[in-house]
Amino acid sequence: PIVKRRADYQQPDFLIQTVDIHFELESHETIVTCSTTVTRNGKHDKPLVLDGEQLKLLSVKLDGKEQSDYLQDETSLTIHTLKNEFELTIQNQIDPKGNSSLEGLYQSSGAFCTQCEAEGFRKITYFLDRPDVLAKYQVTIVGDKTLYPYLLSNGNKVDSGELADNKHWVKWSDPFNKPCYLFALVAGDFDLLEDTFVTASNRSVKLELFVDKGKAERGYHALESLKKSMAWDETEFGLEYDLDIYMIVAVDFFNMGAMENKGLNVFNSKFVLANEQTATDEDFFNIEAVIGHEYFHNWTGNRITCRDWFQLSLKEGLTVFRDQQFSNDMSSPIVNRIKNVRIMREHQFAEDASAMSHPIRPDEVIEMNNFYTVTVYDKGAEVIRMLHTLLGKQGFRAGMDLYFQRFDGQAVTCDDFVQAMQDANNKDLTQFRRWYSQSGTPQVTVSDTYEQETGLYKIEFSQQTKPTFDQAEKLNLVIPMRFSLIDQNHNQQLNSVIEEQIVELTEQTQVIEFSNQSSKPVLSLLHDFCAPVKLNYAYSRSDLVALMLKSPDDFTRWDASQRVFSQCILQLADQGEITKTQSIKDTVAVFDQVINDANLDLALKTEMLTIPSFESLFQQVESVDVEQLRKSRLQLLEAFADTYQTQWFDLYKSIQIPKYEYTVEQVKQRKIRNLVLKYLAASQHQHAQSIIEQQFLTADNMTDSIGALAAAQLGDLAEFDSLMQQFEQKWQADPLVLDKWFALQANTDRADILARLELLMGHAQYTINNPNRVRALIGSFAFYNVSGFHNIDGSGYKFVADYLIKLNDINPQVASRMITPLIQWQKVDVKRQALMQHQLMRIGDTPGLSKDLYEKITKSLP
Ligand code: B3K
Ligand code: ZN
Repeated sequence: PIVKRRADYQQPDFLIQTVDIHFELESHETIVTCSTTVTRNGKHDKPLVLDGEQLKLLSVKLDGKEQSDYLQDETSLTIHTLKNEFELTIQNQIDPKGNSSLEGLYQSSGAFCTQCEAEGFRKITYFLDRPDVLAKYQVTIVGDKTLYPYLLSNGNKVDSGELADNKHWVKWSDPFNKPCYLFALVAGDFDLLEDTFVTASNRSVKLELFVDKGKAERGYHALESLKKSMAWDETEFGLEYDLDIYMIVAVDFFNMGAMENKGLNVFNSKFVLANEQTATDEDFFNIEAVIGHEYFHNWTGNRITCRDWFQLSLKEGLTVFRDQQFSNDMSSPIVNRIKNVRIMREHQFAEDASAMSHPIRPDEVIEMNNFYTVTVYDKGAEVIRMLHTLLGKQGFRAGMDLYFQRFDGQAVTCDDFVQAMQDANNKDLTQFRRWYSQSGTPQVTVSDTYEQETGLYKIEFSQQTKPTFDQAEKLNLVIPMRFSLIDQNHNQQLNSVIEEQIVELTEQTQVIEFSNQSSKPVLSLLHDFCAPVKLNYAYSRSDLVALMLKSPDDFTRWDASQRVFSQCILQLADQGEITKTQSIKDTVAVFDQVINDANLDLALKTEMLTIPSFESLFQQVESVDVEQLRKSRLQLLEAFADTYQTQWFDLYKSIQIPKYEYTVEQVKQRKIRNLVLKYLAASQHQHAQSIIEQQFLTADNMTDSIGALAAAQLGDLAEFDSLMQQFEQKWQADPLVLDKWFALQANTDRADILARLELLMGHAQYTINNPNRVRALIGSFAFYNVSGFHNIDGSGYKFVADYLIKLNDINPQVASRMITPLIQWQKVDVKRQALMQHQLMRIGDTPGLSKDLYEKITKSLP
C-alpha cells in the first residue's frame, strides 16, 4: 500500500467539464457508459491517468473513435493522447449485487444506491476521482419499471420515458459543478413522503423523503427536522437552499450515518425512521442532528468543497460545529454540550493517545476512509468553536460571509478558511493555525496563590502537549480560557461572581493577577469546555462542591460533579484492594444538595447525578488495570445507589409524564426517571423489580422500554432475560429495534458472554453483511463490554480478531472502525497489552488484508 502525503499535492493534469453518464441497471451486470469532456490543465505532455477499481472495461472512445492504445492495471487506466481538449467515452460493467463493501454502486435490500465519498466513484467508472475536479453532470438511468419505479440522481429531473421489456428511464441534470464524491444514484421501490419549504427569498422547494414500503409514518420527524434545518441556516447564516428539489432516501445497508450528495442525500435508516414506539428520545435527537448535518453540508462541503482529502476537516469540522449549534437551539444546550464533550473525552482523547493520533488536517494517509475520525470531525468542530470564541458571534459570522463570498464554487483548503476568518476580523491567526497541524491533547495546568495582606490573587496558566505517536515536537497553541472567580465570603446565599474572563493562552506560561480580593476565590475554569484540553488544577473537595452549586457556568458545574466521582473512583482503583472506605461515604454525601435542589434544571441534575463512564475514567490515567477500574467504578455506583435509595424512589414516583411527546420537557423527565430507575435496580430496592416490570409493560414509548431493560441489566435482576425475551418476540421483524436488543445483549456483563455472542450470531435476524447489525453486536461488545473484551484470558480479544478477519473480506471499512478498541492498548496493563498485540499480529497475517486494516495495524504494532 502507498502512503499519500499532503505536502505532495499537485494540481490535476486534466480537468473534466461535463459528465454525461448512463446506467443500464442489472443486479450483477450493470453497464455504465460515461462521456466526459476533458481538457488538459496547463502545458505538459503527460498522459491521462484515470482511477478505477473492480471494473470490467468494455470500450474506450476518444472523440468518438474506439481506442486500443491504453494501459490498464488494478487501480488505473492510462490513455495516451496529445490532444488538449477531447471527448472521452468509457463503457464498463460492474456487479452491484456482489458489492458487499457498500462503496460505489451496491444493492441494499433490493434497491440500488451509491456511496462515493471518499474514493468510491472509481468503483463505478474510470474517472479523475479527486475532489478538486469539478464538473456538471447529466445522468440517465434505465431500469425495470416494477422493481425500480423510482430512478433518482442529483439535481432536477429533466426527461423520462418508457422502453421495451418493462423498462423505463429517467434523465437528471445537476446545474451545479460538483466533485464526483457528491454523485448519487438510487433506484428502487419506496414509500414517498412529500412536503415543501418556502425559502427566505420566496422560492418553493420540493422535499421528498423515500423510505421502505410500509414505513412512511416513521418519516415525519425527519421531514420536520429538514424544514427546521433549512430555516435555521437562513436565520443563522443567511444561507438558502439552491435547487428546486431536496431528496432523502433511507436505506438499511449503510457504512456510516448519512451522505450529503447534492440534492439527493442517502441516509442510514437509523437516522431517518422514528416513531415513539420504535425510537428512543436519543434517536429522535440524533435524527434531527444528522438531518441538519447533511443539510448544512450543502454550503459547507458542496458549494465550497475540499481541494484534497487532507482538508476533510474543512467541511466536516465546520459542519459538525454547525449541527451542534443547531441542536443547541432545538433542545437543551447543556445536555447537548455535555454530549459533545463526552465524545471528545471518551473517544477523541483516546484516539490522540493511540497510534492513530493525527492532526485534524492529517499529513499522511494510506486509506482515506480511515480518516473520517473523531479527530477530524469532533476535534475539528472544537477548533472552529475556539475561533467562534476568539472572534465572537459577529466576527465569526463576518468570517463565514467572507468565506462564501471568496470561495463559492471552489475546492479549497483549511488555510483558505482560516484566512477568511483572519481577514474579516483583522486578527492575526498565524499561531492559531497550529491547531490544524499539531496532534495530541494539550494539558493546561493551573496554579494559584493568594496573599491575605495585600489581597492579591495570582493565577498561573501553563500549557503542554506531550509527544504523540505521529509527532515528537509540540509547539505552544492559542488556547482561549473562559473562567470566573467566585468570592467565598458570600458563599451562603449571594455570591459575587467576577464577570467571565476570556484569556488567550499563547505562551508556555502566563500569569494573571486580581487585586483587592478579600479572601481566596474559588476558580471556575474551562467554561463551556472552551478548548479541547485536559485541565489540571488541584481542586479541593470544597472547591468542587462550591462549583457544583455556584459556578455561573453549567458545564463547569457538571464537570465539577464528574471530578468528585472520578477522584474517588481513581483512588479506589489505585489502592488495589477494594473496601468501603470513608472516601466513598464523603463522595456520595456531596450529592445530597444536588438531589434535593428543587430549583436545579432537571437536565443538569440528571447529568450531575450520572457516574462518569468507564471510558472517560480510562482517559484520565496513564496506565491502569482495566478490571480494577471497572470494579471501582461499580463499587462507587452501588454505594451511591444505596445511599439515596429513598430519594430515588421518591423521585421516580414524583415524575408523572402524560402521553408521549418528543418535547424538551418530557425528554428531561424520562431521562431522570430512567437514571434513578437504574439506581433503584443497582441498590436492589425492594420494589425495583416490580417498578421495572411495570414500566416495561406499560411504556407507551421505546425510551421507557429500553430504560427498563437497561436498569434490569445493570442491577443484574433475575427478570432481565425474560424481559429481553419478550422484547425480542415483539420486535423480531424490526431490524432497527432489534439492533437495540443485540447491543444490550452484547454489553451485558456475564461470564458466558462469548457463548452468548456465538448464539446471537446465529440469530435469524443477524447478518455480517449489515453494518448496523455488526456494530450493534460485535461493536457494542468490543467498545463497551469491559469485562468481556478485556478478559485476562485473552478470549475477548481473540473473539473480536476472529470476527475482523472474516469481516475484512466483506466490508473493510466497517472492520477498520471496529479494530479501534484493539489498537488502543497503550494504557492497559502489560499482560493485556501483549494479548492485544498478539491478536493484532494475527489479523495482520490475514491473506488479502485490506488497506484499511493494514494501515491501522502497522501503525499500532510496536
Ligand atoms: N461525508 C459523509 C461521510 C463519508 C464517509 C466516507 N467513508 C457523511 C458526513 O460526514 O456527513
Ligand atoms: Zn459531514
